[in-house]
Amino acid sequence: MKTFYVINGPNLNRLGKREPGIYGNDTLETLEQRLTQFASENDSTVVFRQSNHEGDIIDWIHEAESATGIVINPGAFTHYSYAIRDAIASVPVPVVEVHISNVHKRESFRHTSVISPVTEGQVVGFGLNGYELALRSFL
Ligand code: CA2
Repeated sequence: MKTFYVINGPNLNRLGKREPGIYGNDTLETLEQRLTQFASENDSTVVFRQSNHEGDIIDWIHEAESATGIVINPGAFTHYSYAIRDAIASVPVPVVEVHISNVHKRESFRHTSVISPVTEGQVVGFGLNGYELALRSFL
């Protein structure tokens, strides 16, 4: 049985409530249900987490050190959190970074990820499907 952590950062608890033009209509709860179903069909389990606090995200990355993989959308922390980058570098677990929106079509501050150099890859701009694509990359 494989275990995947899916970690979402700040403001992603607002999914489905605001800005549907950028982030779609589905909620974080719907995403968790979809990924739980997908994992169960693929001999896997998903540990699903969301926080608006950097330290929680760092603690969950450490907690995931024995997992098969981590899928992370660090939200705006993507663009400046060296602490999250260091946490990823501190665990021997492959990490895939996901962004719901196409960050490269948006403001220039979103074009930089300080996380990417310590990940296996990025999935960007495919909405919530990006999380399943990231899990498929591990499978
Ligand atoms: O596209 C993504 O997934 C982002 O990681 C989302 C972050 C943003 O800061 C990144 O640049 C790109 C923001 C998440 C905010 O999510 C909301 C969802 C619904 C309503 C309002 C915010």
